[in-house]
Amino acid sequence: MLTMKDIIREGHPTLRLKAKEVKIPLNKEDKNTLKLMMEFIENSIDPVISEEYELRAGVGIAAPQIDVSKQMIAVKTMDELNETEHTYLMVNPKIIGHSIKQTYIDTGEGCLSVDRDVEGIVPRHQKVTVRSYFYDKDTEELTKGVIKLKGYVGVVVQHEIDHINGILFVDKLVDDLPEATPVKFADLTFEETEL
Ligand code: K2U
Ligand code: NI
Repeated sequence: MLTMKDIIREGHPTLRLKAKEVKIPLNKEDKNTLKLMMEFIENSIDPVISEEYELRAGVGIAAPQIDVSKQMIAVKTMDELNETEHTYLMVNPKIIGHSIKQTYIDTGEGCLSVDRDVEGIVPRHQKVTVRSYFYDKDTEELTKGVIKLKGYVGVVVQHEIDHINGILFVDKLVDDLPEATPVKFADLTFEETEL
């Protein structure tokens, strides 16, 4: 399993490379890398495993972050309404279209490869159209397709595709985005109930 020691940090040259396209269908090694990436995300949000192995929570990870300069990303996140789960293993993903309108996460973004706290928000496309190869969780089934994403999962996928292009969120920080509408997260506080 991957742990934080496998994740390279800001300053490591691999994070600044444009990752190479991956030969399709994936060979055993690349399939195993994808599985390890998805397993890391699932472990990172598991209260027991993440505590035991001191994993930082993640909703996505890109192969360059484990020093594999290949165009592979894994994403597993709820949407901003906490209603729909999005799970993707993407290979050679490309943004082929996007809205003019922008969005951002009003608390800013983080990154498993950036240990420092930074101020600012990150401009993202409000909607993106992504062409990619997709694998199922067991990396048995390969499909090629185009998906349209918006909201929080759209931001996460843009963050990960930036990684395979050698871009970090700290490259894009701005203080304000007056024209943009921030991602609106569901209010997850639970009603106090009379016991
Ligand atoms: O690529 C990474 O470093 C994983 C990031 C992805 C991310 C996407 C969008 C906005 C912020 C970060 C990690 O998931 S950062 C930690 C995190 C965990 C849960 C929710 C938000 C951020
Ligand atoms: Ni990141």
